[in-house]
Amino acid sequence: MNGSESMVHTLLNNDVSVCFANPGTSEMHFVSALDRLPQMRCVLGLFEGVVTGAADGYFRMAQKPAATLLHLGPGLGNGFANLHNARRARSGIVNIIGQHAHDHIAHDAPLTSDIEGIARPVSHWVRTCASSMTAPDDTAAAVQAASGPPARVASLILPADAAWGPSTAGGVQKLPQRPAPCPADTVIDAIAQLLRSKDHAPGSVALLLGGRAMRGLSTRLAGQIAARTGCKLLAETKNARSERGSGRVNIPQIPYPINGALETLKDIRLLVLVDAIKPVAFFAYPDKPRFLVHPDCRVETLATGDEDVETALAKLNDALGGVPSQVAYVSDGVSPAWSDGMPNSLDMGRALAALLPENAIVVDEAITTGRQLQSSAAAAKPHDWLEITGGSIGYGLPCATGAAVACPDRKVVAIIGDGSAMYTVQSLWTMAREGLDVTVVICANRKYQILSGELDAMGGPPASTNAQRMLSIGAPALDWVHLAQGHGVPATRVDTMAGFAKALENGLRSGGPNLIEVLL
Ligand SMILES: Cc1ncc(C[n+]2csc(CCOP(=O)(O)OP(=O)(O)O)c2C)c(N)n1
Repeated sequence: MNGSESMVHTLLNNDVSVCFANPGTSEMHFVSALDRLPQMRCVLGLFEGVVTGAADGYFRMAQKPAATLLHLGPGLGNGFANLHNARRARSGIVNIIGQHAHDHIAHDAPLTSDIEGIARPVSHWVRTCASSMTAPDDTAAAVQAASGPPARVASLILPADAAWGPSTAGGVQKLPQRPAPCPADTVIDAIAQLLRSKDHAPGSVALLLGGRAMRGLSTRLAGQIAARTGCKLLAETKNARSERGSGRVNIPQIPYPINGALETLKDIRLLVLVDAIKPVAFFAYPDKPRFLVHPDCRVETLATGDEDVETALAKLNDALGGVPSQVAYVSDGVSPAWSDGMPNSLDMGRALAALLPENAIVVDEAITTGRQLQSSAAAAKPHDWLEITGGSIGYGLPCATGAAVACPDRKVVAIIGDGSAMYTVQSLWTMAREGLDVTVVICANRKYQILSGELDAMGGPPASTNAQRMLSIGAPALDWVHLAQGHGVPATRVDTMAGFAKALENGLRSGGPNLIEVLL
């Protein structure tokens, strides 16, 4: 058995059974090993941003890492932006990155680069295999680092001689899983005391939830705490995965635009973080604060992302006397009907709320069109909502691809700005090849609308030729119907709300990939 085979056995033994890949010559021994072990599902992405974004989407839904296979430094570099988003989503990924054989690196062949240097900013764990004999243990260490808790991006660099040289048979067997630690009881008691205190004005106390606190029992426990103490609930601006919909606790998010965020937080004087960080502005502006909370706001941490968030909330709820029969922020499932006319964010959200099937997965990279989608979606049937966590656009189509691979029995709806969709448009081909049940909605406003808004908000002179040329993508107009068809995905174009609702219904019914271009 060679190093590659031993590595693939190790991956499979440890429940890593999907490999999103874009290989090259240095990875051919690994490709050959994958070929001999068909239990590993190999999914080709035609650009590495698709590969890494799909691994992120896969982890968000499967809650276990996939592997990626990337071609040396340039392949990893192409996948960098979505590894950045994955790191911010705290997704576990095992990157296998090809490298020249040890004795070839010094010769400076064309694809030579500092792979560890490229990997480090987007990886919590980086290692280069010393030899084919260490390769299975290196792989096991990568899987352990990626699986967590807490989940991590692990990058294992595989020199070709470590891939082709002799190794141990059967790879490393299943590794034990460590539980996440719970915060100390003293921390929980101190926060319970603060939440019980009558010193705070009504409406001035909030729990801020993020990360894993947006899923499972956590949101319900937070709803019980809110009902018991009268505190507000807020969610971070962007969340890797939030469970939302009718009958669930739907937690309003801190808005993305800085003025809306400051307004939301202006009266809060005690903020308790639950797998969240102290809210910070997405960007610095000359005349705005860097942090979004009031300077007099006390910020306390109940549990970090490295801790057992759900148990921490359960203990806090017990200490406060919250009960399952009294839960705040539960959506009653009522949403106003959408009105016909030109498509717009508000009505698209309402139509989505009406048509989304139970247990659907929504991938949201709708940028400005997305701002009003979620408020209505709280009224939809229970579903998961996935967002861009690292601000690096081009995550949505790959993330939807990975989510659909992880959850073949669930409908995926990906709502993507046309500008964002162009970064990783090749995802459509993977969706078609794999027959993934994804309905892609392209919000075709034919501009970088969010950036036009930022330029206007600066208050300078109106955009002239150069700024317009950098912020408009309408000439030539992208033809999404033909782009999709060219990637093997059936598509339609709509310019009315009635057309959108009909196309969405048809797309969801189709059972395969389909695309709706919505002219805005
Ligand atoms: C990798 C990366 N490059 C550039 C940007 C800057 N950027 C943010 S939003 C955006 C345009 C988004 O356009 P679109 O998806 O059409 O949404 P719209 O703003 O029109 O709603 C750009 C270029 C970014 N966030 N990430």
